[in-house]
Amino acid sequence: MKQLIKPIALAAMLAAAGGVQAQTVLKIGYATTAASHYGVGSTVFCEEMEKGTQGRYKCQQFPNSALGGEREMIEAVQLGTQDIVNTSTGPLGNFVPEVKIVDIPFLFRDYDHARKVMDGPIGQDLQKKMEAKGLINLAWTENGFRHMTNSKRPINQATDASGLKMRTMENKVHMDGYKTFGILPTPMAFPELFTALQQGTVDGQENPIPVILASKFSQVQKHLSLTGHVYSPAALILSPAVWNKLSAADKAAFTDAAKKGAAAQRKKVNDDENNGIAQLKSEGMQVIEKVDGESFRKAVAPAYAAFAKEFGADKIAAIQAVK
Ligand code: EAX
Repeated sequence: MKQLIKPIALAAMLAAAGGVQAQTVLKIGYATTAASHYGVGSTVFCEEMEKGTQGRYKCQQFPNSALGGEREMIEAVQLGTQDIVNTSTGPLGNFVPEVKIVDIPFLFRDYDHARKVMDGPIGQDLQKKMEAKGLINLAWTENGFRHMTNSKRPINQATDASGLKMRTMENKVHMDGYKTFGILPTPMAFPELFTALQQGTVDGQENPIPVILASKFSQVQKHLSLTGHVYSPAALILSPAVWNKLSAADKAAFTDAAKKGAAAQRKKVNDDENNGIAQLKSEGMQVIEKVDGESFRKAVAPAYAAFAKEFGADKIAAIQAVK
């Protein structure tokens, strides 16, 4: 907040002196680099938002977890000490339990299915649940389908993953799911991950291709398996402290900008999926492209009973039924 006051005060002085319009600078944070999918999506959002409000609002971007891990950033946005976060749903379920349903392994068939669900009535309903908890989700952005990397061995099937100590997000649905693969899940905030891989605190981790690329995990992980075991949605979340002060027109401008940011972020995910695997190979990773997905689906099937109990079998079926 302190850093916010200064530019506002300065802008107000300029406005008084020369008729220049006051400009509010909003702090936006995300986990990965400025060049990553989060950076691309955030930049388009910021540019469009500035344009749509005739320059009355602009962003100051904090890539590379400079404002903290995703859990900390979500908390700060809820409190109003940070304005915007572009974050995966990883830790979001700790704030809005209903959101955890989208973190169920093998729930989504592919990108088309996932994006359709998130942008449709089910995703909109989750946005309302978030709003009730003081988190204004302007648009579902995207992290991507997650794949496993590790330093020990190639993973062709679920039994190969068994016994590996793998960092997971701070997400109980993921952890419960991955335990069925025999993985020993170790929850950890993302900013600690590179060092943990480097020092061998964990054998592996799982993340979408754009994160593996941007975070240079090829430097510390030998094996990549295209398990695609879970879809990782993301959200562009604004603090209610900002939202509640916006005019109806500015609210529309923010929302429209967020939709454009989300589209750009998803396009970057597509591009990284298409080009990134070749790059990771050239950086020395051994890539298993044809994973026995059925072995993972079979392993996780029994956990669906617990997921149905927690979220409702009808709610899970409704997501699966989206064509
Ligand atoms: O959202 O924590 C994670 O593994 C996330 O996928 C990453 O920080 C990007």
